[in-house]
Amino acid sequence: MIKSEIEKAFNAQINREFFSSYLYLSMSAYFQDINLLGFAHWMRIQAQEELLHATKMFDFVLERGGRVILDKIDKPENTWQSPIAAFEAAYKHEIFITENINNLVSLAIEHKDYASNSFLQWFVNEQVEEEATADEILKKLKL
Ligand code: OFO
Repeated sequence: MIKSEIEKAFNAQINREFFSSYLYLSMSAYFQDINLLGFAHWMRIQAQEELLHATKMFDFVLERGGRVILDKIDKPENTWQSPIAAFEAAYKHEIFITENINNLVSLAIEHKDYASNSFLQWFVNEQVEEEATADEILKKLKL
């Protein structure tokens, strides 16, 4: 059985993952609008990946006997000053997500919830990749 404090933290992270999907879908629409179709496609794939992150956590909470409470999803930005600005925002967002995943891991360890800690390691590794990919594209754009 998952402890209520951890359940609450997972629910907050599920919301952030759905917001991530919403944000990248919004970026996809922006890139489509300025005819950068490759970036639009890339952002669309990111949006789908974020949905998978959200549902992976959703399933985990349920499997641990917890309750999933879905909250409203914030409105994402819908325009950026340039493709660089959009990727800067994406990179910054991934750093923010990493911080939140790390906080969840710390909470799990604090509560001796080793199942949550083990489950979250997948996200810890995923964030290394997500930050690196966004940063790589950003650096190429700046060239
Ligand atoms: Fe972009 O990794 Fe989930 O949020």
